[in-house]
Amino acid sequence: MNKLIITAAVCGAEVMRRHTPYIPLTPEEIANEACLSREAGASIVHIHVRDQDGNPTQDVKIFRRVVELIRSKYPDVIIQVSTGGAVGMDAEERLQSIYSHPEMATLDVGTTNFGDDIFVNDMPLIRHFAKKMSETNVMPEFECFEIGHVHNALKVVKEGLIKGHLHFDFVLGVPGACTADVRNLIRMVDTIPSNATWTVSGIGKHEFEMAAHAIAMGGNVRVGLEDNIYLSKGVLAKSNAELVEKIVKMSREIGREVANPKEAREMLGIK
Ligand code: KMH
Ligand code: ZN
Repeated sequence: MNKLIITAAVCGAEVMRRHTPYIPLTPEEIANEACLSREAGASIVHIHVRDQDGNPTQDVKIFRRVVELIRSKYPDVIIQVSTGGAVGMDAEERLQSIYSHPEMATLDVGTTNFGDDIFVNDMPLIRHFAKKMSETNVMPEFECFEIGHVHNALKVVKEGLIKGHLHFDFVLGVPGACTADVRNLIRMVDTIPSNATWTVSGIGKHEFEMAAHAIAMGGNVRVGLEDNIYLSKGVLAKSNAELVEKIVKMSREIGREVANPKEAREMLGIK
């Protein structure tokens, strides 16, 4: 089996200090959590940023600062910025992040209910983001909250808007979207080309259960405070690194080694 690529989603857009005191908010805190995650075994860091009040923003200046801070310590870790941002942001606001010179960016490939909100990603937006990522040489990770999103991703690939290695993230367990059930995961995995790679993000209490399935199936895993704030039932994770460490342990226990950033770059076709 290939080595396991771990992605750390260190802060997201929704988790606030009232949910956990450990959520990083400033550029320094976010970069520090990314670096601690890298030390624990993550080879990709998924980055959102916050403004001075701790609210989500896609301000490219803040992304640049975080990217610079991470690279100054760990030039090898793969930086993946979010183009999802937060619900309600418009397309151009969301797209700013790709101009911070990351290796990767998320490409959300479909509209979904997102709790009480709607996270809008229609086909024109998806095509526009895909074109801009190709122009800026930023590799997309297709965020699929539903099975139909996988088909949308394959459609933009067929249209020639995305070239090169394909990498998917199956985000399962968002309230209002596809449930975190292994049968849903298998269906999604069976829908992507056999030479594509995939990871799973189990949301909330599903994080480790989905990770276990992905580790056993030969997929990859995303964890982090963006998706889940608990290390175990009722115990808050004090850092993203604790969540990454738990995945490393789970994987090694069943004999699957963890990829370092250099190996992850090779597996994903990133120079
Ligand atoms: N915050 C969510 C609405 C992404 O990073 O691309 C979108 C999100 C997905 O987190
Ligand atoms: Zn995100």
